[in-house]
Amino acid sequence: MAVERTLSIIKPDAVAKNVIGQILSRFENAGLSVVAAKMVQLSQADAEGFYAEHKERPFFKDLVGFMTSGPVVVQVLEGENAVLKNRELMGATNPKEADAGTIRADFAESIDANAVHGSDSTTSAAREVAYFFAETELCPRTR
Ligand code: RTP
Ligand code: MG
Repeated sequence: MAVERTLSIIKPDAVAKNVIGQILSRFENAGLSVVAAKMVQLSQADAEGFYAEHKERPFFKDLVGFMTSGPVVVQVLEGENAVLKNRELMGATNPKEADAGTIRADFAESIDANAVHGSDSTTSAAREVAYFFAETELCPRTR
């Protein structure tokens, strides 16, 4: 299995719930490491650019509105099979369909306020990591 990097966002609902630490612990306990992190208030342009692939979808306006409704925590996770591993930890987009024990099952409110984002492929991950971080901001793992 390859060591990969993936882009993870703790969304405004989860930040407001004060569960940043609990979510990061899930990643660490699954063998993923945080190699870059920051808390930011996304502008409308930031959110529109990040979710550009969904521009034509009916939920785009709500998605951008939600992602700019409060601060988010953005991190790069690194580890074996990081993209898929993160998606498994997150659970299904709609928390009603998310498996028990996943982040969305435990912390998400709705399909809009669904606690976390995770890159859906290594190609998306490369674009999304570069969207938020300069190469010099990615810190090599120390273990
Ligand atoms: P994300 O990109 O945030 O990690 O979520 P995802 O891959 O599981 O889902 P995606 O299809 O990429 O959709 C992005 C976000 O848009 C909202 N959404 N709403 N009302 C709807 O049918 C609908 N579909 C998607 C969700 O908040 C989803 O996380
Ligand atoms: Mg997605």
